[in-house]
Amino acid sequence: MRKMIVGGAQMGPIQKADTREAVVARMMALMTEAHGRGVTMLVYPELALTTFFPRWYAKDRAEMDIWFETEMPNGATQPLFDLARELGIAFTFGFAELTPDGHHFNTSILTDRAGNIVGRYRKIHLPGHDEYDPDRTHQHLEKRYFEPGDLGFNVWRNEGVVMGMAICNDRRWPETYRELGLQGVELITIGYNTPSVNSQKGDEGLRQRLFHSDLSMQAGAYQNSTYVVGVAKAGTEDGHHLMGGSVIVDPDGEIIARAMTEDDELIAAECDFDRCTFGKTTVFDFARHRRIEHYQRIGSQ
Ligand code: CDT
Repeated sequence: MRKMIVGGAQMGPIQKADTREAVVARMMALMTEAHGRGVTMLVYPELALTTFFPRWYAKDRAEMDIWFETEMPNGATQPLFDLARELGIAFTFGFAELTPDGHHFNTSILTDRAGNIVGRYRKIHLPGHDEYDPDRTHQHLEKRYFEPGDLGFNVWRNEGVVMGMAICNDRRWPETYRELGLQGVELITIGYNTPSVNSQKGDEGLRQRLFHSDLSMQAGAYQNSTYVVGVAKAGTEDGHHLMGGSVIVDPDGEIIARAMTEDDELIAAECDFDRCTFGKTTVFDFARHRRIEHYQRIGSQ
């Protein structure tokens, strides 16, 4: 049996005025709590260090570079890496990345239990739009501030488990899970910032927003026989509400832990990664049952 207690560190809102240092202190408190519950792999949200800045329009996009990190770890996040090493907790979190050659990505990193970065993912499915849109109830300018990720979907054998990362909107796309599933993934980590109101479909309620999030992650877990951990940044940021609903989903697609609040909240569940084998060797044995000769459209359009 390959068992590990996995945690989801849901975070409450981060206001524009909050410093990176204050946010990292909250992340460290969640990590300490996680250690007390036996967690050895901890998942934080997308853009965990800052407010969800793509809701704000800047004519000069360079003004938004204040929300980006040019190195990781850096001065603000080093204490989190140090604590993780001391407690023996592997972790993943999202942040806005500005590369030395001037590229902007919505990124997440994965560490081992010694605090070494072992994996990096750059968000591939960027939602929203790239110019100010007066017809929306709020802006969602990810296409303005980020480039589509250039690293593809990868997995890493980390602490004895095949792990892969995705970020927020990626969780709504079956291709995300299948790309990782085809590499034998056993744990998919997904941080998200999801506005509770659809900016183009005002009648979609919070209930349906949460349902679509669960639906996507439960289907992705079941159809690829993998654990999925989805972790929100939630609550009201400078007047804009983000939904909560962080979950841990098992390889049968069942939710085994769920957050109850829209604040900093730890969820945790024991995951037995040998449970991924059953689905991968029976109904979802890809090599035996997939019919790729009929899937050309998926790769070409
Ligand atoms: N952060 C992120 O990707 N949020 C999107 C909102 C979609 S509406 C433009 C999501 O899919 O949750």
